[in-house]
Amino acid sequence: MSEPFNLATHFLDRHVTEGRGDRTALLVGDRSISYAQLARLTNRVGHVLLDAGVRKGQRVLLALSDGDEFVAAWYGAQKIGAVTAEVYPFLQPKDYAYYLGYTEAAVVLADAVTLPALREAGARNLLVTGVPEDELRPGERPFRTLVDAAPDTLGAAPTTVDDVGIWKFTTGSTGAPKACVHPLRSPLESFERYAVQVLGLREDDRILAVPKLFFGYARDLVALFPFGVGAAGIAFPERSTADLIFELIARHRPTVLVNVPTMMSAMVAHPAAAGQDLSCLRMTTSAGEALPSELHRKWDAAFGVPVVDGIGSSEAYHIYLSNRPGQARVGTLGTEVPGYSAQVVDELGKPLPDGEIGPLRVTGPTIALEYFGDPERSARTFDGDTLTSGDLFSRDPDGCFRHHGRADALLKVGGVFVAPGEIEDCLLGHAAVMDCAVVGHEAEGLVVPRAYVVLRPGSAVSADELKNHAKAHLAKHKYPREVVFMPELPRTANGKLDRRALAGRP
Ligand code: 3SK
Repeated sequence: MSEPFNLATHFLDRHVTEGRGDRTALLVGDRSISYAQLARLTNRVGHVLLDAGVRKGQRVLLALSDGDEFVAAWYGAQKIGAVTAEVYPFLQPKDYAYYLGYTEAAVVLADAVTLPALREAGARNLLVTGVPEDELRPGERPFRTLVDAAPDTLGAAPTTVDDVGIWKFTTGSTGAPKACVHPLRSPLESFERYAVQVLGLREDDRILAVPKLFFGYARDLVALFPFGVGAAGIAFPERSTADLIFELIARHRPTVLVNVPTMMSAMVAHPAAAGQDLSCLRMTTSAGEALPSELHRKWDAAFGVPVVDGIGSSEAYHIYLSNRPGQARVGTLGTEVPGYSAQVVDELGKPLPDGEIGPLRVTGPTIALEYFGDPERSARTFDGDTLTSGDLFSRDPDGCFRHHGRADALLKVGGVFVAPGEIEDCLLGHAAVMDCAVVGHEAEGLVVPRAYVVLRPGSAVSADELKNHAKAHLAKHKYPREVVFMPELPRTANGKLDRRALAGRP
């Protein structure tokens, strides 16, 4: 029989019943929200969702900006046994239309930012916060008013670790986003193995994340994993910029920064970088995309805050390969998170020797059950507790893994495979380069590496100088034949480089 487990009871209510209700759970602006306050708000939200007709196993779609309402809505849905799915709050109507149809959500939570696009997308059964009541239309109910009027006690739904509880969206390299369907066991196991055993989160931690909470990497590290140890998360609704992150660090003095390479690059290149006091941070995680070695070194030189570089995915729930705090092997993703095993394999699934590049087979306790509504892709990717990743990896003899990008991002130049990451890493070694991406460009029927480069503020360098820099540091055939300067690189909602947008450029 499956073990009873309610995520809201385990991560939130437990602190109240065990006498830690006064501890801070969330910091939002100047407000500090205790576990007891958040648990009461969660109960109220649970009642509102039940009154809106949401039942166990049904999807609740969160189209909300970051803050305590996001967190309480997420836990409220969990408490009544619903399934949570979150979307980026700055989407276009056509994107919301897709998510509405795909999730068939019983209810959608919206705010002033997301409501206009959701209306255009034809959303029904909306609970809306932050919009005056007299402006709401039929099918839209005032979330805050209903929450304020609801009772603040609520019994938890009798869910188990095997009940489906979480949808995490993945975009993959082609096609529409799909949901990785997770049982409640996934967040619990990921907390115990990654947050506790790798990061060593503790009660006095305060965690600030660069990505927004709709991205599971950030949501779990701000509003789930810290709650597992009675620590606090920091939430803010604005888009992240280096200026804002520095300001939030100065104001809240977090101990852990949840980072992505693009922001690490912007922080390092910031004109006021040298004057920042980051001494409160005992580590910064890096995930979401590969951290170039050069950027890692620049970060170390600028800030000296230990980087814990790892890789995770929605398919594996969270991070499954990671460096350990204070023991980074620069250029690698470290080793398996406890409880996971990873093997580099060939196309037929046969293990490859150390040093050879191939897809990764990951076995662990948090692998998704399926991609919702896509049995073919599910069968290609999932096999029980094993997942075959679409990215390419190699393993060093010491057991550390290296990431070589997505299989479909590899370039064949003059008949030889070239990993864009190697050229990107080399260009980032040039003092003038802040960010770059290399994609294949077809010129006269041949594929050549083209580098898109963002320069550091105030720097100047010619395309030829960058080509010569690459020629001097890389094998001859790998230098970028073309260099295009851009003010910034296109990124997806969760901050990952949008290679498809670059590959489509003339
Ligand atoms: O990089 C990702 O896609 C990811 C997804 C879920 C959790 C953590 C990470 C890094």
